[in-house]
Parts: sequence; structure tokens; C-alpha cells
Amino acid sequence: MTVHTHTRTGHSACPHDCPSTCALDVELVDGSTIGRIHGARDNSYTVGVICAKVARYAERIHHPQRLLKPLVRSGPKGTGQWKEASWEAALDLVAGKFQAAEQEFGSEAVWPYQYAGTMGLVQRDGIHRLRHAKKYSNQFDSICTNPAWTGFVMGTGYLAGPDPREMAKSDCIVIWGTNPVSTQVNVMTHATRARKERGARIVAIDIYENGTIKQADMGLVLRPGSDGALACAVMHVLFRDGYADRQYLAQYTDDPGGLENHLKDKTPQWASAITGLGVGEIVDFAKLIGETKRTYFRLGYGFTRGRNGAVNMHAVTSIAAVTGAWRYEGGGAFHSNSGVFKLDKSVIEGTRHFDPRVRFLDQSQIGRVLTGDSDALQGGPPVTAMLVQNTNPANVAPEQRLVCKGLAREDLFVCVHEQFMTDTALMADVVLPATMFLEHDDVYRGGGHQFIIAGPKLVDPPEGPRQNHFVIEELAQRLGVAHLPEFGHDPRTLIDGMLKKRGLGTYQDLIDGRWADIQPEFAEAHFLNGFGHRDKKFHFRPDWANTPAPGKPPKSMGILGPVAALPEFPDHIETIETTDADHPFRLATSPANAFLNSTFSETPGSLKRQSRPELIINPADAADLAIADGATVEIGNPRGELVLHARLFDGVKRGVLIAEGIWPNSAHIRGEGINVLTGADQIAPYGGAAFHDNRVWLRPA
Ligand SMILES: Nc1nc2c(c(=O)[nH]1)N[C@H]1C(S)=C(S)[C@@H](COP(=O)(O)OP(=O)(O)OC[C@H]3O[C@@H](n4cnc5c(=O)[nH]c(N)nc54)[C@H](O)[C@@H]3O)O[C@H]1N2
Ligand SMILES: Nc1nc2c(c(=O)[nH]1)N[C@H]1C(S)=C(S)[C@@H](COP(=O)(O)OP(=O)(O)OC[C@H]3O[C@@H](n4cnc5c(=O)[nH]c(N)nc54)[C@H](O)[C@@H]3O)O[C@H]1N2
Ligand code: SF4
Ligand SMILES: [Mo]
Repeated sequence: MTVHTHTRTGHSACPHDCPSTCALDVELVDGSTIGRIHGARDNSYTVGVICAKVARYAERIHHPQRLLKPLVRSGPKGTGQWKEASWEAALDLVAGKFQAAEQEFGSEAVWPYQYAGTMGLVQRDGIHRLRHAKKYSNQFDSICTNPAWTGFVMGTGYLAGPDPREMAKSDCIVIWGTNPVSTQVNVMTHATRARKERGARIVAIDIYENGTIKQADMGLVLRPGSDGALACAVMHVLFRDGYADRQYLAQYTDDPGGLENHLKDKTPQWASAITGLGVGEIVDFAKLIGETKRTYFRLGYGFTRGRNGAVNMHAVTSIAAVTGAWRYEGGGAFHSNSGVFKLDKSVIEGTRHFDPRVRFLDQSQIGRVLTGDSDALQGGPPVTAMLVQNTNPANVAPEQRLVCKGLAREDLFVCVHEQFMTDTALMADVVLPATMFLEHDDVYRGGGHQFIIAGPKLVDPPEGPRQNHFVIEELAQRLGVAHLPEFGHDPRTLIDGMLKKRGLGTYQDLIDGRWADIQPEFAEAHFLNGFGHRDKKFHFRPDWANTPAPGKPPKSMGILGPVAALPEFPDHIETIETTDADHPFRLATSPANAFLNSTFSETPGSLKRQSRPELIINPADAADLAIADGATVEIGNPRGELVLHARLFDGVKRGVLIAEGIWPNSAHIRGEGINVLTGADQIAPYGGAAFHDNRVWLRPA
């Protein structure tokens, strides 16, 4: 670590949508310039380690292509012809268009659309304050967490788990359906520490030999969407060979006898046929975790981005209840700590003004919404005006052809508030330049840990960009709601109010202490006082339609997806896009190491490591189709088709294809991105998008 003597160090948190939410030390060169960013050494989760893309944040914040001026479209949509405007004029234009949309079709014709470009609670969630005050359409958040959270909570009743730092005290860490080497680097910090200090074994379970499998002691590469089958066979062996903790099962679970009985025919042979794993591999894995009581299951999002994703998450979580791993320090299953924070955002979000009669539109179905699908519109009026903040749907949302067709509509007005000219900003009528996290005040909380971390303004933004909070407040004034008591506060006041209600002092206290550690005590985190359901038990038999869960759809939407197929006990269900004669391959769109969703595809350091959009193909499949390494190939399904460059790799199974992304649409040979191939149909029972579950055909291009 090189800290230049002429720099000061400022303290912040990484704002990006990553479970690690690293505590950061930022080299401040002067009042508006940063140097390198380092992980905070004294934070017990970050322990000095961050990913390369954020270490080089100077490349992003001082990027020559940053948006600096409000822009108003001056040519046809998507052609990149703009006129510069003042902030006043641009905001007046946006407010006028929102009012006109409301007059013509009612307030639900306006759809504020946002996600997690910044995870700061003020700058991310403040858009809801305007939404609720104006009764604009709601957004049902479905693009990321739903199937994972739903599956986990079906078992545990509560979205939390053993302290992630306990991984360092485990004897076996099972990294399941997540690729932390790329997507949350600190998991590796703690897992490798356990290996070094205690000889712990690291197991990784994925659908190709990714960076994490390469670092693991045992790597299981299974067929996409088959994790439920593996989990069932593992539990079958645990019961059969005497590894089940029967005393724990009796005390803490709902129906262990029913489960054991249900698993009788879920043999390793049965699972081998579904997963493509060897019988020996399955049995060895089951024995390892049966013999290792301190096994920490670190469950990711990746294996839930399939149409049976919630079912698979529940099945995998159930393993820890069969071994009773939750009893031990360094044991249990963990997915996210999002349940523990309990911060009251009601003022930030203007929750008091929420009206349950206002419709919810499914975020992932933005393509269907904007192209007038009446189901997606919940039978209501068309969407004719949008404010997009913190997200890039023209690139990241499924059914991209519909999204782009919708965004191109002449009768739709779109304002995009952004840091760069993204695929979405390019389609807008008005583009507003946004600040970056080091240029405004906010506060962050972990998903993969238990810290609330301060992220105060450390440098001045360039002339031009304004924070999300500013845009929301200015629009509120122009739209006649700024008199409501939730408006008119600066971010510091909003954060003060939220922290005080949680007994955490003021924002300045948090800045001085840098973070607050709110890890629940051991017994609670390990569910030793009982699980989160009313009966305090772990549920092997989930009530799929009625279990309260974060991200459960509102009553007005009903239960989502093909719910009839949901099983009584953990199982494998074939609701995935299985191959057929016309589509003999399965495609997953796993994250790239140097990008974060669509972010960092603009920084030189990331582009040096990710050369071009590629399709990873097994060499034998490539040989069958006469595809050479580096050649162009075309893939497609009924949703669309796309040309990519082939990368032959024997770490992917035959019949499976991986496109690491998300590359900008414009980086592709035909100007459309990978999400032309992904679907927006909802994952049962509480929604979500199946980004890694696509049947496709493949041919040389
Ligand atoms: N094919 C495929 N598609 C996927 C996925 C996949 O695995 N495969 N993953 C899905 C998942 S998990 C997710 S979460 C979504 C994420 O999709 P997005 O939320 O769209 O992705 P990000 O790139 O994190 O952020 C979007 C934008 O926010 C902007 N931004 C950052 N900070 C600020 C700010 O302070 N103010 C404003 N106004 N803008 C800001 C960034 O410049 C960036 O362009 O993508 C989904 N799409
Ligand atoms: N570098 C980088 N980091 C990121 C992101 C990024 O795009 N790039 N995105 C951020 C966001 S928004 C999120 S939500 C998190 C998500 O982070 P993760 O929890 O890691 O989830 P995914 O990235 O969707 O996928 C993880 C792994 O799941 C694998 N996978 C896909 N299908 C299956 C399956 O059926 N079974 C199994 N066992 N594995 C499967 C994929 O191949 C991939 O290696 O990461 C965040 N961090
Ligand atoms: S992207 Fe993730 S790993 Fe990288 S600094 Fe941010 S929180 Fe840490
Ligand atoms: Mo995500």
C-alpha cells in the first residue's frame, strides 16, 4: 500500500450494488481530486481488501466522458443529438411533462424508475418521496434479490444469519452459487483465513469453473438450475449415513420425519442424472459436511436466477438444518444480513403518502410495460413519463428488445439522471448529470455484513453534476408537493433523524466513528432462540404463498409465476427453460470480474481486463459446430439473437454457455446487448428475473 505523503485520507463506503459494501480509505489529493482508494484495514469485515475496479476509482470520478451539463434532445431519440440547457430550464421541462402526463392519463402515467447505482439510503430511496407524494406508479423491485430472499426466508423466516466474520472460524466454507472472487471479494478474505489458520476446506458450487472454483479445495460444477437436486441428495446421504442431527431437528424444525421420508428416493444416483455430477462427488461432498459440524454455507444470488431459483435456495438452506450446523460458531447458512438493520426510512421515502390503490409495475417487465402489455400495466393507463435514476434498464433489464422499443416511443417522455451516457441515457429526452458518492453525503449498510457505514462528501464535484436528492427536491417544488413535511431537509438532517430513531446517535457521530457494528448476538444470529416464523421452527414445508418475506409482492399483484409447480418439501422442479431440439444449449449471463453490472464498462482499467463480449463454449461443442476459438458465433432464442466472440474453455460443461457481462449494448457487433436473450416472466412465488436460465441455439456467424 502506497500512501503519498502529500495526500490526506478521507473515509467512506463503497456505494455500489455489491454485498461487500467495503469501508474505504480515500486518498484526497486536493479539494476536488482523489488518488487511490484502499480498503479500511481496521474494519473487521473489509480488513484492507477491496476490488481492483474501486481501488482505481480516480479513473471513474475524473473520467473525461463524465456527464457535466443537462442535455435536452435535439434530434430523433437515440441518435445522440443534444442541446445543453441550464438546470432551471431542464427541470422546468421535466416537471411540465410530468404534469401534462398526469393531466392526460392520471398520476399513474408517471413511473419513477430506480435501482441501486448508488446504495446510499438518501440518494437511492429519496425518489419514493416524490413518487408517493404525487401518487405516481410504484415499482415492484424484482431484478435482483427476490428469488434468493424468498427461498431463504421460506426456511428461516428471517433474512439474517451467522456473523459473516465467523467464516474465519469455520472448518468448511461452502460457497454456493456465488463467485466472490469477482462479486464480493471479502468472502474470500475470511474463507482463506480459515483455510490458513485452521486448515478449513473451501467448497465452491457453480455451473462453470469460475475464479472462485479455481481457488477452492473442492469444486462442484453442476448443470444450471439443478441445485435443488444436489441439495436433496446431500440430505438423503446425511439421513442415511447417520449425519443428521436428530435432536436439533426435533427441537428446531417443522417436519423432519416428513422430510426424511420425502428424501428416500432422492438418491445420489437420482441427483447425478439431473446435475451431471458424479455419484462419488455428491457422496464425498455430503460426507464432508456431515463430518464437519462447523460448516458455513455462504449462499449467493447466482443460483437463484433461474425459474426454480426460490425452490433451490430453500432446498440448499435446508441442509444446514439437517446437520444442525447453526448450533456452532462458524456454522450455519448465511445469505444476506439485510434483515438486521431496521432503519426507519419513512421520512426519506415519504411512506406516509403511500396509497395502496396506486398500482405496482414490475421493474423487470419494463419492456412489457412500455410496449403497452395490459397485464404488465395491471390494466391501468399507459406510462407516458419517467424519471430514471441509479439504473440502466436499456442494458440490464430482460427482454431488451421490448425495453428499447418502449424507450423509443414518441409519446413517452424520459428523463435520465446519470453519471455517464449509458444505453438508457442515450434514449432519453432529458439527461441530467449526477454527482458521484465522494461528492455528496450519504449512509450505507451492508448486505454481506452488519455495518452501517458513513459516506460523507469528501470532494467537490465538477461544475454541473447535482446529487439525486437535489433533483427530487427541485421537482417536488415544481410539482406542488414541497410543502409536505418530508421535503425541504438536507441529506444530513434526514440521516440524523434515521440514525437517532435507531439509537445510533447523529450522522456526525457515525462519521467520527466511521461505522456502527450492529451484529445481533450469537444466539439470535444462529436462530438458537428459534427461527423467524410464528412457530419458531425452520420450515422444510414452506407455505409458499403466505410466508411474509422482504420483497413479497403487494396484494394487488397476487402471487407470481408458475406457483402450481412449487413442491411440498425441498425438491428439483423442472420449471427452468430446459433444452429442446431447436435450442440445445443453456445460457447463463454470469457477472464479469471487472464490471459491476453495467458500471465500470467505461473505465480503462476494467476494459483492459475484459477485452470484448465473449461466449464461453466447451471445446467439444465448438468442434461439433466447427467453431474456432475467437471466431464470431450467433446465439438466439425466440426473444432475439446476438453475435459474440467464442472463447473455448473446458471448465464449462457440454451444452452450457456462459456470457460474462454486462457489456454496453454498443460494445456488441450488432449494437444489442446480452439481455435480448433473457426473459421477464416471473419466478414463483414472489417474482424475480431468470437471468441465468435461457435455452438458446448456437451457430457460427
Ligand atoms: N444479463 C444479466 N443482466 C443482469 C444481471 C445479470 O447477472 N445478467 N444482473 C441483474 C442485477 S443482479 C442487477 S442488481 C441489475 C443492476 O442493474 P443497474 O442497477 O442498472 O446497474 P448498475 O450498473 O449497478 O447501476 C446503474 C447506473 O447507476 C448509475 N449511478 C451510480 N451512482 C449514481 C448516483 O449517485 N446517481 C445517479 N443518478 N446515478 C448513479 C451508474 O452510472 C449506472 O449507470 O442488473 C441485472 N441485469
Ligand atoms: N464483479 C462484479 N461484482 C458484482 C456484480 C457484477 O456484475 N460484477 N454484481 C453485483 C450484484 S448487483 C449482485 S446482486 C451480486 C451478485 O453476486 P452473486 O451472488 O455472486 O450472484 P451472480 O453474480 O448472479 O452469480 C454468481 C455465480 O452463480 C453462478 N450460477 C448461475 N446459475 C447457477 C446455477 O444454476 N447453479 C449454481 N450453483 N450456480 C449458478 C454463475 O455462474 C456465477 O458464477 O454481485 C455484485 N457484485
Ligand atoms: S464493488 Fe464490492 S468488493 Fe469492490 S469495493 Fe465495492 S463493495 Fe468492495
Ligand atoms: Mo444485483
